Amino acid sequence: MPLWRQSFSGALTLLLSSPRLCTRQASGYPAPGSGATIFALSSGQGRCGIAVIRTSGPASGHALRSLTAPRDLPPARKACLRLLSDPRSGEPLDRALVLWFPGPQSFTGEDCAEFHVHGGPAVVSGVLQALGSVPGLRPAEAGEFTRRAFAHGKLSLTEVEGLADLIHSETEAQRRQALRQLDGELGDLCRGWAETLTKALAHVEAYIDFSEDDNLEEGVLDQADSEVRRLEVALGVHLRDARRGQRLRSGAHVVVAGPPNAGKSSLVNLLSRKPVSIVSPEPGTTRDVLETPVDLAGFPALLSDTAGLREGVGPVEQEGVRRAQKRLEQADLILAVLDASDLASPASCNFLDTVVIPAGAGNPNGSHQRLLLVLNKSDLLPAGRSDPHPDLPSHLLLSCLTGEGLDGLLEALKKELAAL
Ligand SMILES: Nc1nc2c(ncn2[C@@H]2O[C@H](COP(=O)(O)OP(=O)(O)O)[C@@H](O)[C@H]2O)c(=O)[nH]1
Ligand SMILES: [Mg+2]
Repeated sequence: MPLWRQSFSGALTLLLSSPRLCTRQASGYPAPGSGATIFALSSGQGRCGIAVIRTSGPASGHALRSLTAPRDLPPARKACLRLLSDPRSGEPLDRALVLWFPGPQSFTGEDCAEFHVHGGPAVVSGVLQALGSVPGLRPAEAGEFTRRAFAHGKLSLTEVEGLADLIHSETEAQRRQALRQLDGELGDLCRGWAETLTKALAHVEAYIDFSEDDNLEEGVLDQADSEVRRLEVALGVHLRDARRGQRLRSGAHVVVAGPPNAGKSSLVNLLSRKPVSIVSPEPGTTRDVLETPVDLAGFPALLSDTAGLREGVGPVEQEGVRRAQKRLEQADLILAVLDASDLASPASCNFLDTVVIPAGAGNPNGSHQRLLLVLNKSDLLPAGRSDPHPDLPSHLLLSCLTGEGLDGLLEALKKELAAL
């Protein structure tokens, strides 16, 4: 093999084996606070059946032996029932399940111990104080267990983010996305990108170093160029799509809009199952944008109630209308509410012409705004007629008063939010 090829393949191997983004390799940094053994209550605060207290670090085995009787370590990764007592006074604290995870086969990669104690506040604080009295142990800082798992290459950065999202997930959709990320979906994607870039870099460097020898394969530079351009397009697509992940994390913006008195505030209260907004027969009651986080058919959403859109009102209500319009522009989904018994009024017609119909046609800059048209107060319509307004854009009939049509609306919301 010619010398240049040897050094080129050597450089390539070196580059490709260097630590890469989002890998599970050890991060290369010393574990923060390594040497210290940390402990913390890992389950939630407050009275509960079982609470889990964890330790991580070299003194975990010693801590386990100090608190338990008999004082030998249980078999690795097997739950054992032990009497826990305070190592200073010998006072019994609880009868608990304990687990021993010798590193590196543990969550953090270090020696870890778990105490599954009864969840009374006195038991938990007794065990935490007893652990604090063991030499070499200190309370963990927020996120320190996960930071150690990252430092020891047990979790990649994207998996750490997925874990945080999973712990904070409040809806089914958030849980699913967090689990996918924790399973390494995003990490795999980043790894692929990093490999493409590293290969292109190696090819360009080889071209710079060896092109004059004329021994380099034809088209190396062109190939690197086209691969990086393809990657640029893929990154652009991903970044545009990342708004979807953001929506799942913080919730889609669902804005309830319509003319005054259509039942917007009643709908917000119905969907959030709490009295967020004041409902009143007096038009112009809601004057500012009121936001409430809700779980809409399994999807997180930020639901905004807005002032009724109408003209010729006083300065305060006018400001409310201006804010409502601004919020409409930012909406991921508009819930357009009209009073089914008052469709011919100027306010209803104006709302249909200025908000509902333009959204259906797609707005001028090409970004389509999703909209669900809801005809509220269906209870006021003459009974027996299936759809009294077949000429209107596609819509749903609802009565916030009786709850009729709510299931259909939730089903439609689910489809819209899933498609965002
Ligand atoms: N009959 C009937 N009245 C309703 C319904 N929804 C709301 N209302 C009444 O309509 C009035 C205006 O409701 P509100 O939610 O404040 O409307 P907003 O101005 O659009 O926020 C109130 O008196 C409500 O009780 C409904 O489904 N049926
Ligand atoms: Mg209102």
